[in-house]
Amino acid sequence: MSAMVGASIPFHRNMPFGLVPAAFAQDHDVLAGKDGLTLLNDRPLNVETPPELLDDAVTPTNRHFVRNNGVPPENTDPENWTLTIDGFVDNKLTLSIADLRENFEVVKLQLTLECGGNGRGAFNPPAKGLQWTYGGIGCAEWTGVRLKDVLEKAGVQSNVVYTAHYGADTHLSGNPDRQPISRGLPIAKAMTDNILIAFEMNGEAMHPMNGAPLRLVVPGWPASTAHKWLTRIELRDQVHDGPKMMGTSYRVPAYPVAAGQQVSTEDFVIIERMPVKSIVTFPANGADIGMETEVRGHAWSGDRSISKLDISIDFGATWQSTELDAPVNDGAWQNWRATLALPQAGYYEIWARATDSEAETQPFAIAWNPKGYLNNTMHRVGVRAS
Ligand SMILES: Nc1nc2c(c(=O)[nH]1)N[C@H]1C(S)=C(S)[C@@H](COP(=O)(O)O)O[C@H]1N2
Ligand SMILES: [Mo]
Repeated sequence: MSAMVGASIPFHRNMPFGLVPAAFAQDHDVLAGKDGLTLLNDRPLNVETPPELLDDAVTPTNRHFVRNNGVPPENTDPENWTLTIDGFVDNKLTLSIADLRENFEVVKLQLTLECGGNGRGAFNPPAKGLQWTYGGIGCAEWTGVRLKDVLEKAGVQSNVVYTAHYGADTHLSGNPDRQPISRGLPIAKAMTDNILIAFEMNGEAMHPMNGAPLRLVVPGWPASTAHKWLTRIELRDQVHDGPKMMGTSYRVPAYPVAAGQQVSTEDFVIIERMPVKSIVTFPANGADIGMETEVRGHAWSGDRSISKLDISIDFGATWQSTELDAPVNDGAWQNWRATLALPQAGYYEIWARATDSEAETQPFAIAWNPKGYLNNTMHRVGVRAS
């Protein structure tokens, strides 16, 4: 940390773990416009959002997490950007951002993006990879055109089974022949209504680290499918095999495994929808609160809606329901709130448990998997009431 700011930090003992030093954030203009986020890695750059900073109904750009696998492109001039649609299509397309705006319906949607590894830090034995806690999640308002409309215009041939996504970021090794990541979607998923090729975030130019000037936004599935700095979508007659598609990347064993168990690579399956999950964004973990307080947060379940959100203050013995908003649109998280009256002064844990439209609910503890994906255990917030 000292090396990052170029001096020793006398009060380092008091410095919250992972806090991005303000001086570092300023010098690193790549993070300009991001505020209060936690640095998980600086090469590639990864920052997550502390739960209490996710309190807004719609995640502001300065609070939206960043997950890079390589080196972002430097030249992101929207005027000269093009997107190519090729592979098994009737007409190969090369479109500028102006072409996208003019030739397709422009829509605005609130869409939830969650990294497949969000929550990995809680696995024991530890899973290798970024030690995300709770904040690899956000729900911003994105403006763009529907992926489906663009693919239809290109003409999807009958043998297409999968998409492949390519972008302008480069591999950490500096080797121009290697891509940092290239994932894809089954064609049926790609043809759903709420996947966008987006060019604006929260009504403004997109943040450079969130994929400006053009990206895919795929709600409810691992956000690794939501390609940033998007330059090309290829339609394939077989499942995509790009970097981070194969082996154990964004895959889990096809059957339950014991903690620490070795699983052979051919037994892993590609993660599709993300599981039912919620977060408490107020009060903050560790807060001192009064005897009556509002509790609030968000809940989501990939491709489904949330039907109820319950909270407990007695370690799960009893539950009370909360007021739960309907999703603003398919793919948006749902906001919830409740007023909590505490029986006496002291330490409490607030637990939140979401239930989705298929009656799936969040577990207290989740089965281990080798790469630490899909942790949807209940969020617990400790508070002192007086
Ligand atoms: N081109 C490109 N797209 C990418 C990535 C990347 O490294 N390069 N990371 C993916 C992963 S793993 C995630 S979780 C999301 C994160 O989106 P965000 O940085 O806007 O929060 O972007 C995805 N799209
Ligand atoms: Mo991710």
